[in-house]
Amino acid sequence: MGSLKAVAVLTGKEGVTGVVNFAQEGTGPTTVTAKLSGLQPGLHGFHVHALGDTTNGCLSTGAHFNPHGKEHGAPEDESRHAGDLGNVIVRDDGTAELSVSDSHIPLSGPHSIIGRAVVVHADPDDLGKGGHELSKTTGNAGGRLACGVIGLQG
Ligand SMILES: [Cu+2]
Ligand SMILES: [Zn+2]
Repeated sequence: MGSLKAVAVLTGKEGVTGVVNFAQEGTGPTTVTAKLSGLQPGLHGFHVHALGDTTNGCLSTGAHFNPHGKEHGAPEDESRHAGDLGNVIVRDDGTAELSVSDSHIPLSGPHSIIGRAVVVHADPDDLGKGGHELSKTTGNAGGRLACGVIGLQG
């Protein structure tokens, strides 16, 4: 199996850009490192969506990647979509960096995220706890500001 690497180059509205790198050793957790810019300061929902289709911008990337039919949640929750990576925290200068390790987003096998998409949202992800009608499906994270398809990297 060895090690695999993948990358998503994010583009979107209002000058939001970013690069998200993924790395996985064998069947271990996937390390996610991201650098984003052009965002409003604060929290922004950050997910893997099911489809790598950007023909209609980020809208056509489908719902959160959810191969096990679970409810939306926080990354550390038992009940979560595989694609639920929580929030990125954007600084006053509009940039954000993320470095996390996650066991739900492999780069190979039946639940691989290769060919799917990373999406950054306009609003905070309430992690399923906001009490909004969308909390258990999207975290009520608002519009899709930027996205990019996850592809294998050499
Ligand atoms: Cu999303
Ligand atoms: Zn979700």
